[in-house]
Amino acid sequence: MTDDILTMVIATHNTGKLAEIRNLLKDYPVYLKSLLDFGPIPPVEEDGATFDDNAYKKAAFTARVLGVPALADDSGLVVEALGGEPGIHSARYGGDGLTDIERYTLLLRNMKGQKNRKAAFCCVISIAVPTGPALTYEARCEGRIAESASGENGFGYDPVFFYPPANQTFAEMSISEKSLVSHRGKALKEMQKEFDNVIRWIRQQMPVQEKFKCEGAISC
Ligand code: ITT
Repeated sequence: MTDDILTMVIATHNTGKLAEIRNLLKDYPVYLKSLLDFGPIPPVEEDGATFDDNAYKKAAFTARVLGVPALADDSGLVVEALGGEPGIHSARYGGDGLTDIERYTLLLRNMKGQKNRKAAFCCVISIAVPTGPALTYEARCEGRIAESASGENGFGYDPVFFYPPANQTFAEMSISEKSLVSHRGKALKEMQKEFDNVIRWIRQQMPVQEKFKCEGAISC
């Protein structure tokens, strides 16, 4: 590892998201760490009113606590016929402690008989530095809520999110196929377009670590 390569932590506890973000950033000149590379840190309260608020909270808090730049993703499924729900509450839809299968089964039940099945996945990516400032990228992916679950890949609501251009649910697509069109893939693609500037910006914002020569010591 050289000093030239920037270290960034991906601030998520969701292993599905982590796998997608790692896959999307694998060719970037940045050394990616996950929260598992650090000791436990206190949980962030995701009580913001928007995806944007929550993404910033997660990124800024993690960067401040760990002292390294952090990338966080806040995302969710917005269903038109349900007035935008589960939206920012997607991870907790139906209450804490439910599995992904129980959550999307509840969604299918709430959509039973509903003709309007329009839905969109939304994603906000926030990259924050320990002193607070952050960059933000956002994107959506339009689709429909399927009548029943299908597919084994992905995570969360993927088995019930039907993506018409592929004639498949997200869970029937591979991670690379999904990332080409998904909310997360598109948001990270936006970041990629100006990645050199992102790196420059992060370096400018990071506190300079002074190095001292140790007089008389054999090695420091
Ligand atoms: P972190 O906050 O630790 O990142 P989380 O799962 O709690 O993990 P969010 O608060 O952003 O993350 O909630 C996002 C939820 O939206 C996620 O748990 C899924 O249920 C759903 N979701 C987001 N993106 C998805 C995707 O690509 N496929 C399926 N479901 C997705």
